[in-house]
Amino acid sequence: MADGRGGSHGAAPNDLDAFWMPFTANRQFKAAPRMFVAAEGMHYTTQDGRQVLDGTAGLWCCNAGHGQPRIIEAIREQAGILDYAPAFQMGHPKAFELASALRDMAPEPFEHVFFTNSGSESVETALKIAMAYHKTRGEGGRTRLIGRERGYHGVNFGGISVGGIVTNRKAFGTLLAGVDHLPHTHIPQNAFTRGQPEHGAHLADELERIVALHGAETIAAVIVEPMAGSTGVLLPPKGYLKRLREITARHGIILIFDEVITGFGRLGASFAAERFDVMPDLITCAKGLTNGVIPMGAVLATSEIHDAFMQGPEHLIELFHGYTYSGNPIAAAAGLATLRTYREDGLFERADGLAGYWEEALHSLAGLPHVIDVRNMGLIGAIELEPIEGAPTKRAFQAFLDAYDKGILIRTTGDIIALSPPLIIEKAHIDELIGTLGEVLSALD
Ligand code: PXG
Repeated sequence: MADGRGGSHGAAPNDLDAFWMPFTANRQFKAAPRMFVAAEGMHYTTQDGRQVLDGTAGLWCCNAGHGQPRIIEAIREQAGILDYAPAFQMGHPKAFELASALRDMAPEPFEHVFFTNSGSESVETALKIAMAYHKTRGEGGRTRLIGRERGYHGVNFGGISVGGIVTNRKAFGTLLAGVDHLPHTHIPQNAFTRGQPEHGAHLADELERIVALHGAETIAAVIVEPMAGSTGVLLPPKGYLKRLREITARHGIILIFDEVITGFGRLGASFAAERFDVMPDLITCAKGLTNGVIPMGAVLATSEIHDAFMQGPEHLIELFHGYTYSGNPIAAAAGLATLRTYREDGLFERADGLAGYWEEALHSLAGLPHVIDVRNMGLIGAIELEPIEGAPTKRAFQAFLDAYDKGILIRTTGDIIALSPPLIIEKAHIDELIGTLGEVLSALD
């Protein structure tokens, strides 16, 4: 099949065996593959030539939609100028330019940027910076890390240790020592809330209990997603994040917001920190930084954190951490073009402007069979289904398969359907996405 861009990408691979697919039911997939071969704007093209409306921005990452010409051109151009430069003890202009652009986009206290290649690496980096920060200040006893139940912080050992999703933890041994967890905030009184839920700010006070148990002088950091994405769109109760900030500040504990999903406009602002007006000490991001096109992540740090490292003899490395591809030139070029696209096309404002229409559309699904909750904020939404007795996840996964057949891409986690379309979505797309999803839900067993 010709694709209009001079390729022949429609050819079906004749061997699916070698690729061990991530977070996928491999045997089921390979028995009935779902293959995308092209993408443009709001749509994917399947191998059998169908158009599928992207209700999830890929995996929460293609915020500017697919095939953005500015991003494609920037990658092409950079590949021809400087393909790779050493990341340690050498520099190249694009990494510095992107760090400045990211600083300018982020809320004010975030003045410094450490580059990684994924959300998982951003999390490991932030946890290590938090620990090392305390050590540089003579508080090396602060090594404990506090996460939260139902949190997702990627898949590396630090991230799954502070994370709170049992399936991601239980096969992997003892994980990091010295980790504790806050309770999650997903409480039944909040069902069918529009925006931030009313109930649950008091759950932040559990941090006081954890501090009393371990001693503040042993705790390095608290890491939370300001809105938990992977585990099914759990919005922070009103006042919750402010309280977490107050308690961490009072006890000298670093607060990390994991904004791998909430960064870059998803909630109608650059970052959730800005949206909720709560400033942590470190922000992790990835995904939307390059529109998902090239792997790249970053940790944003305040000057207070960064400057604590800038002491001692100047010829010495201040932080013994980094990746071969930190600030990779092609990724940096993609990041610059992506941030420019967000800015020039006003995509965060656009997301904010569409949020009301999105909310109405989502909540129109509230009365459908098996729907036990609908929640939303910005351009994000979740529909929670009652699980089939004895077969959790099956009902939502069936919805995913049926939706794909009907031409919309949704994402499921447990029995929750999560939606996070590209920020370029039009009202007509919202009507189509929610209308088709309504048909799918109405026909579910
Ligand atoms: N932190 C958060 C908050 C995330 O959502 C990561 C870290 C890890 O990022 P990487 O780039 O290492 O995958 C994530 C990733 C889903 C889904 O559908 C969510 C993620 C990744 C893939 C699928 O819920 N989140």
